[in-house]
Amino acid sequence: MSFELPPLPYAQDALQPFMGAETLEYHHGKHHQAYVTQSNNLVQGTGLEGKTLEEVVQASYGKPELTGLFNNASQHLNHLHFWKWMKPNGGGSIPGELEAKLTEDFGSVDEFKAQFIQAGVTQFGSGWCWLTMNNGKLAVTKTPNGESPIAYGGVALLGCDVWEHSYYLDYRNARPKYLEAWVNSLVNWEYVAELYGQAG
Ligand code: MN3
Repeated sequence: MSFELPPLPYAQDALQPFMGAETLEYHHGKHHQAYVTQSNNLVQGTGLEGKTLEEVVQASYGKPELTGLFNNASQHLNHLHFWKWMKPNGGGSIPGELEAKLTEDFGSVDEFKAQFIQAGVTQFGSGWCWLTMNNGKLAVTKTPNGESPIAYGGVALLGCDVWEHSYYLDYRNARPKYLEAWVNSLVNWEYVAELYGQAG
């Protein structure tokens, strides 16, 4: 069994004006494709062939001899979710149970959004910012490069890619503007709520 790149769940121009067609053409068709290709190459001979993607990510995390495999497999996993964490006309109302939980754990939805955006803005260099679930409590965190909370057994409910390839064509260096638009106009809250339901 080899890793594969699924098609985007919407057209390349469906997220405009918040994320342009050229960004998605390169981000999905070139960057994500490269993570898939490299994962398939680098898993050979490791003994992890045939494992699920999550198993490969967790087994390669923190192992110096498997750094290349980890980086690519973790980014493949991150991007599988990333495309689903967005939708056309996203960022609207949040399903009730999840909205109540965000309010309970952060004080308000606006406070969650502010913390999430701040995490993305302050991630120095490439990486991701996250909404995670730890011991029944929601939290905001950030990770460098391809790392994700899933690598060490955590639960990621929402993650935003703050690598420059995700925003430079549309926002140039203005990462805060990208994050604000992402949170307010692109997030697919139904998918976040689905993952929240699975996290129990
Ligand atoms: Mn990316």
